[in-house]
Amino acid sequence: MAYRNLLTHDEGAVRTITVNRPDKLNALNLDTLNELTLAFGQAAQDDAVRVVVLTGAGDKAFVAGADIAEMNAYTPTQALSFSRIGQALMLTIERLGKPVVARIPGYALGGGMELAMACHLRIASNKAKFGQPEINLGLIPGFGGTQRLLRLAGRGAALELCLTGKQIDAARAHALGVVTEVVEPEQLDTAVKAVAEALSVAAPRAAAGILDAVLGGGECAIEQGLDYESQGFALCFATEDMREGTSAFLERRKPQFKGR
Ligand code: CO8
Repeated sequence: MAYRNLLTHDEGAVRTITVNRPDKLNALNLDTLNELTLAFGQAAQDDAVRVVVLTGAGDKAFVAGADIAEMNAYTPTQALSFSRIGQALMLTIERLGKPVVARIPGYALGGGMELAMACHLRIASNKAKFGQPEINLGLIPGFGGTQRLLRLAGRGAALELCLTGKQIDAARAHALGVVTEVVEPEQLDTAVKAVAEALSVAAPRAAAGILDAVLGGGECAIEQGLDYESQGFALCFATEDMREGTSAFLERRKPQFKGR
């Protein structure tokens, strides 16, 4: 499918989705949010896709936020709808049931940092900058940033970043647990490829179970979270991949997971 603001590319079981508005530092307008929702919906349904990499075009930005020019004219009703569409997209990504890796070459600000935080792993260039600068625009984060930053980095960091609106570098983002890996800019593609390829040969049902247990379990009492884990664990025993993984260990060979 052809998109106006996105590029998609498949390599093996890895689908890369690129926000392609480099002249606007890949800012998220409504059209782009809707296209991302479609693109992630398709990736979820396509069994051949086991991993999604999300990035922004060019080397200057992942995504520099929601489109300020478009938001400038919004009424409160339009803002509510924009925020809800954005939040639903972030939940779609977070609950995709397949690993999503954010490749972050540069700015991840406002809605861009929120988009990155909805992904499961975040690999950043050491040139990347992060921040929730909405307060400088007389706004608050509207795509789940207050909630995901709180959960990823704790109340202190969430309040610090949202209240000051300041930019932090990739090293600080890493120290806060917002970024999983920081590399030299020229190593970014290699690092993302290594992680995506490793995930693409992992057992998909096991990956889905881990995502369910960690993401679902993080939102409830430990008893319920442990139940998510038990259910996910038991489900793996219904897969050929679990027999293959355990047999391969016993036979001292590499497993070949088929997604069944
Ligand atoms: N929206 C629209 N256009 C943008 C955005 C943006 N967020 N960011 C950059 N651009 C555009 C610029 O306007 C410029 O366009 P043009 O060339 O046509 O004038 C082009 O991208 C290049 O940008 P700059 O010239 O500003 O590049 P610099 O290198 O000088 O600066 C910065 C880079 C520091 C990243 C700067 O562009 C900047 O500060 N951008 C805005 C960052 C920001 O505040 N982001 C948060 C936006 S608010 C938000 O994301 C809220 C999310 C939830 C919304 C829910 C609401 C209901």
